Amino acid sequence: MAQKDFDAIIVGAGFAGLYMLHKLRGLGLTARVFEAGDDVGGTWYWNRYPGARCDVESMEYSYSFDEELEQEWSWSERYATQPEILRYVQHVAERFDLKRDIAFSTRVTAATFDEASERWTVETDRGERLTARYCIMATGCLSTPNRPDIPGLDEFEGGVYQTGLWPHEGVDFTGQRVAVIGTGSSGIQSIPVIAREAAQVTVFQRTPNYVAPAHNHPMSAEYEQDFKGNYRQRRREMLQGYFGAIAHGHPSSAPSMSVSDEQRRALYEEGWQQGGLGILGSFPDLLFDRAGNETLAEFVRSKVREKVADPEVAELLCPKDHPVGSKRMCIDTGYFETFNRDNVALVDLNAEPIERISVHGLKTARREFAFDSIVLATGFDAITGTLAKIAITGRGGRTLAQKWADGPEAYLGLMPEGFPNLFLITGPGSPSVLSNMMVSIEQHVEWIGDCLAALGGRTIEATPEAERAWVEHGNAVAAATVYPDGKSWYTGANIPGKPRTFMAYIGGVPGYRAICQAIARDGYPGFAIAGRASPPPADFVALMAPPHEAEAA
Ligand code: NA7
Repeated sequence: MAQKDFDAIIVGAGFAGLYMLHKLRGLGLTARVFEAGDDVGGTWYWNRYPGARCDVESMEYSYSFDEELEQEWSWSERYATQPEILRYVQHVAERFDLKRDIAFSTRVTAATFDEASERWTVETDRGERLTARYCIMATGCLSTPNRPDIPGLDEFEGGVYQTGLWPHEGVDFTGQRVAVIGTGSSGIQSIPVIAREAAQVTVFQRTPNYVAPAHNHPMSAEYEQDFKGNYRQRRREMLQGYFGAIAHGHPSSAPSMSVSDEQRRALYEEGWQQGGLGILGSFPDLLFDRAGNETLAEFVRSKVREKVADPEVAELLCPKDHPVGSKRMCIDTGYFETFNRDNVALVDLNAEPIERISVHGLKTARREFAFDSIVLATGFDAITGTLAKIAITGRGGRTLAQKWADGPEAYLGLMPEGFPNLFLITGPGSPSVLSNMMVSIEQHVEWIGDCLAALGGRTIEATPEAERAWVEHGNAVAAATVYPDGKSWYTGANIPGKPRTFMAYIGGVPGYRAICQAIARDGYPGFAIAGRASPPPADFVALMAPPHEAEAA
């Protein structure tokens, strides 16, 4: 009979779930992984839309836990495509023989904590019921696509394609009239590719985004060799980066408004030529100082105006209603230039909202369009969306949905109070999407692994006091930044009815790591272990200094 009881159940077989499984095996613990897809890869399994690519450089968007893996894998471009990332994930799964502990095409529907046995019972859509001491959610931050509630969408007789649920066999748009709704990263990456294939593309834009050029290129052998020859040092540099990535170029250490306009523009120009998201780090205060932020915003707008031939279209493509960075900045390959093509048109949904989708097209407040296909590049119910689809019940019969009715809360973004032995990898209140996800995933997996080793089977839970203190700290950090100004998926603003809270931790990767390390080192203050609670640290900020600085202080 198949085994029914495990040390841990892991939900999700993306980068987080795979490494968690590997880590638990190394600790001698038994684990079962459930995965809704029919193969590994998580976000990179589902997002197969044309042009899908990572916006973190490929040498930095990979596991660091195994040196042989680091050396044997070669990335072919500066920014990896989705198919290449998927090949990498599959390589990892096979290399470490992970698939034998994964149940594919199986969705977890419920997880219930039994207070008497202190174990989780996990149920699936295949009718399975398994139990485990620990339940680890590796469910991803961008894993529940947002299908907008547009009247008539189900009546459309052409093809409807969601970027986050793209058909595995691909879509041939040759000769078609295509609507693309949404201009976030998925729209910005896919529109240029679709426009080269389709007869006509009409882009429906609600909010323009700040976009920097990717300047993608084939991986140079020299760069790869240098990186591989110095991997440990490079990984350390990544961990020192606020966002878990290496700061390339020459970022200034001076405040943005303390230098002359010419100096500032020269630095932005350098970041622009270098390509990628690094331009956001040109000055240390760009995400904190609104005046400084506006100088970068205007620089980006000036580039849009240079690239787009029609001044009216250029103006519509210039973001003006939010600070740069407050919604995730995008990187592109030929996005703005695509609007200079004869077969591409832009519709501003603020001037003419979509009224309905009809059998053959789409009607705005001003016009009717006929289409063969509609692409929904409308994003995700981010960070909490996938957890919300699972009926998770903790102490006293309280569900996670009830607990999070006004917004998600979890101590360190790792454990919600009232849900013993439930861990969230890159959960709300951790750096997650505000960092290189690979770095944050590895950090959480390693922290959880160390914690389980220390527990030796005992039960752990966050205390209400610790969770409150962490949420207050996270809110205070966020309030000092420009992030809350953007109506973004970071805040839940993209999903009608979702509570508005800033869901990620913006204290930076190095500071967050230092806090987590200190908490593990000091015997898990703020947690109750086997019923014995200890108070949370008096001051999280004091823990943020790297250990050597804290010792010297
Ligand atoms: P995003 O960044 O959430 O973008 C979704 C886009 O879809 C955005 O432009 C939205 O406009 C638009 N949208 C959403 N709902 C609607 C409706 N109902 N009508 C019109 N337009 C709509 O998702 P992506 O998939 O592009 O990127 C997600 C992350 O993946 C990205 O940040 C990278 O980290 C990788 P809005 O801005 O809400 O006005």
